[in-house]
Amino acid sequence: MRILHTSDWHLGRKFHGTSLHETMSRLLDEMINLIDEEKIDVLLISGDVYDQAMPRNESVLLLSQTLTRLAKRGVEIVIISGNHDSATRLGFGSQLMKGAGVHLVTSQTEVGQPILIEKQGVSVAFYGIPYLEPRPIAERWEVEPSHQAVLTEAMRRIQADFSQTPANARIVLAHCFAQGARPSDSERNIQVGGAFSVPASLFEAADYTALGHLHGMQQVAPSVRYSGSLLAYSYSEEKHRKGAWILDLDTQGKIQVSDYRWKTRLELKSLTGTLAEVLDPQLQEAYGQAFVRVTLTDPERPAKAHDKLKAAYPYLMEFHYQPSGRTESQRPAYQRRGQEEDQMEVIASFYQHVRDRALKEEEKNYLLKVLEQVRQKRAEA
Ligand SMILES: [Mn+2]
Repeated sequence: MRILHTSDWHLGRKFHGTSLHETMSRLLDEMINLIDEEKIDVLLISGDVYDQAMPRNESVLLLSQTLTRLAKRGVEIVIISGNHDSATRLGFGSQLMKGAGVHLVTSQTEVGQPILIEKQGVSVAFYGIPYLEPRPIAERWEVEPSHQAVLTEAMRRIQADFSQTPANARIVLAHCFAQGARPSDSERNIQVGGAFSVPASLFEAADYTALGHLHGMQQVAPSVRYSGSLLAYSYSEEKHRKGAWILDLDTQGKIQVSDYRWKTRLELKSLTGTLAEVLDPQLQEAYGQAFVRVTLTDPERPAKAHDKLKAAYPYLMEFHYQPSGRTESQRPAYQRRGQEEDQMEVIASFYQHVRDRALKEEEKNYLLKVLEQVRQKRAEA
């Protein structure tokens, strides 16, 4: 049996206001080709199918078309809801869709119920854990209102089913922060959200755990992996090579894992230098179609810098000016490196977690001013 582990599709996500719908459509075409070529039997989506609880029409249509194309091929699909999804909306018609091989797990009542799929003489029991907000579920399950307590109880319910459901292998799908992830830029959230993370060892009873939530593709423990998001959704993911895991299961239930990297990608590029340096023809040639973030370092702000950059880089997403040669204290507060910036990171990650979106530039600038005022008050006191 061959399984493709994906997550964090985030259909409907925009990048600095620019729609990613076309790129996403092309990527899903690539996915369907891959499924054909690699003879994938089962597709896993470990949460955050949509970017918003109220998805755009075009996103709903794209998911509907993609699932239909796959179901027609006889591909089975197991999906859990993530923190971005509305469980109720994503779960619409789930009982009907089961008959077509589309298995949606969006409710706590389904935790511990196996989805048994048999292909090519191999049987696998899939157990989905939808993203569960600790507070509402804790009372129902009579556990502490923490992610760790809730996921521990979910795994207890799943393991209780193991003896009832004979299978060659057992695969868990979950959407959470797992500790032990390889450190990189996007994992700073884990430190901020210590209370939000769970030990990867929680999943060790499963033969494989297909995680979603973190956007970097990575292995957390021998049998616990993140597939990461389909596309890069922020500049902290600029260096990610996005992909998916392909699992090969033999009749003993032994799992071999290999990776596939998407050819369809969003090219992000950060350019730093003087205006003349950034407008270098070779750079323009290389990144003219990339989503570009420019930080200019000219000692004096060049005239019409933004217009000139926009002409060279039509997908100019961010523009910053950080003149070189000035001492820190001569810079405006919001450009000063140091305490404020670190605190902003903490605030930004927290905001991302609770609101599921990044701070807008004006919100960030406002908060930086507040932090600066607090710092000054403290210095005066
Ligand atoms: Mn998520």
